[in-house]
Amino acid sequence: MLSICLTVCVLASADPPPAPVGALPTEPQIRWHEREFCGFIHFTTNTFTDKEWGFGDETPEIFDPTALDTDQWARVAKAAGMTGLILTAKHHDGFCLWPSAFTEHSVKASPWKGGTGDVVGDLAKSCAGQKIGFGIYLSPWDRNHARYGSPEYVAYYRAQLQELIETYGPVFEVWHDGANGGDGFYGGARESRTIDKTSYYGWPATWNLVHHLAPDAIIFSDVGPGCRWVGNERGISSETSWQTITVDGMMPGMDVKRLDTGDPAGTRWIGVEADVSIRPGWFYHASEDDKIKTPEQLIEIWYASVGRGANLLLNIPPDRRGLIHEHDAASLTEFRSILDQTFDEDLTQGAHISSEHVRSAADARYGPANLLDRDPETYWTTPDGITSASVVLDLPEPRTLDVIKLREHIRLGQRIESFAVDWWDGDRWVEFARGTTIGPRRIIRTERITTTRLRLRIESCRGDAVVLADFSAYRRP
Ligand code: FUL
Repeated sequence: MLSICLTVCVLASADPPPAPVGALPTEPQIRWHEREFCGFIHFTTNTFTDKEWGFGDETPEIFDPTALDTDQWARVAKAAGMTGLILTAKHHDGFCLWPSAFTEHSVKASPWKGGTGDVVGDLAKSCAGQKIGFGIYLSPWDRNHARYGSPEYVAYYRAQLQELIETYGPVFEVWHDGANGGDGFYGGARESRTIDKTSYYGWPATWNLVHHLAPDAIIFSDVGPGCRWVGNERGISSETSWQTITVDGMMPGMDVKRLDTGDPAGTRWIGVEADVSIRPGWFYHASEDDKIKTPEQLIEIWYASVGRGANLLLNIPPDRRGLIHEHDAASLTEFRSILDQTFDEDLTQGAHISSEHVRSAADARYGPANLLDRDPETYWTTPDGITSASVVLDLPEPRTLDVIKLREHIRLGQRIESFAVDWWDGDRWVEFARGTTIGPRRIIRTERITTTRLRLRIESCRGDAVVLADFSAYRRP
């Protein structure tokens, strides 16, 4: 009793934490940012027709992988450092990779496993086996469905979402792409059908349904509500990137601007997701077996996405056997090895850290030592009114480094606008890294320096006080 009273009294008398700034992430969004890097799986009849967009008239007879093994997909993903896989349960051609109760146009009608197979169910189990997340892509545009364009199709789409989530959940992400190219098979009509992107799908009701069925799942679309498209299919986010954005009146598939940069005054927190394929196409084509992104290209993409606070969604399309091709797996292995060698050892370990500006010297919750624990839940913060401040690290011995990683405590909002890092050359401070936004993460490659001292300067930020969660340093192989 006494100890509770003491704690309460001490906390009550201590300085309160800084006030949050702007739109804030939800708990599921905070966890989603921690995922950093996930895999995308594009697989359907296109794999067998060599197309990128099936017309919708493909016969399920052609879907016949000879050695499909979703455990292999999940193993490759896990070994590459992916924390989840998102599968095209249905792409624009309308073929369903699970035995949906709502259509015959599915694996049920294929020769694969005599029509008893279920790719969605298999992959959900394989992901659970590797302890990585499982997510679904369900294309809103359906070039097979006879009723596409009418309200019945929207009901069908929602029924399938419900079926997928209830049968194969938990899902960590639900992916709604924004494509609609007009023409299609549409049950034999073979015509062009355009829909009103602002109203046809009734997105708010669909998102409510997903939210109700899977409250922890993050909903992806061009405009969120959980996470947003980065605005290109090259996996590149913007140097200056705000997780906050205003998307009022915007719907998926509309030409939404500034998806990559966001807006510091944005009314909603909608995290950035950068998607890209390891191959030129999203689906497997044998002609691209020698056009796989090299480990070095993947590293560039990783720094331009994960390194700028976005989540990276890297597509690894299975081949006609139903396996991730050896060339793709080899590139991923080497890519992972470069990252592991880089981030193996935090070179700020054992440093003594100090700052002239600490919110309350007596309160460990606010001290600069929190920057060195690699825990985004703890942070260094300044008194209100101090929006530029620095910390100095004294290292136990000279250390050689060329990567700086910073993280904000995003629970209190994204606030840093400008920062720089200096090294001590024996006589003076020399700037060797500079950037604008940080958000969930900022990782920058620098020239290679050897020093016993580092100084981080936060030059400006939103809100009343500087708040920063982590500062670490590494060396590339
Ligand atoms: C787009 C689709 O049209 C592509 O085929 C691919 O699925 C990509 C990830 O999304 O909207």
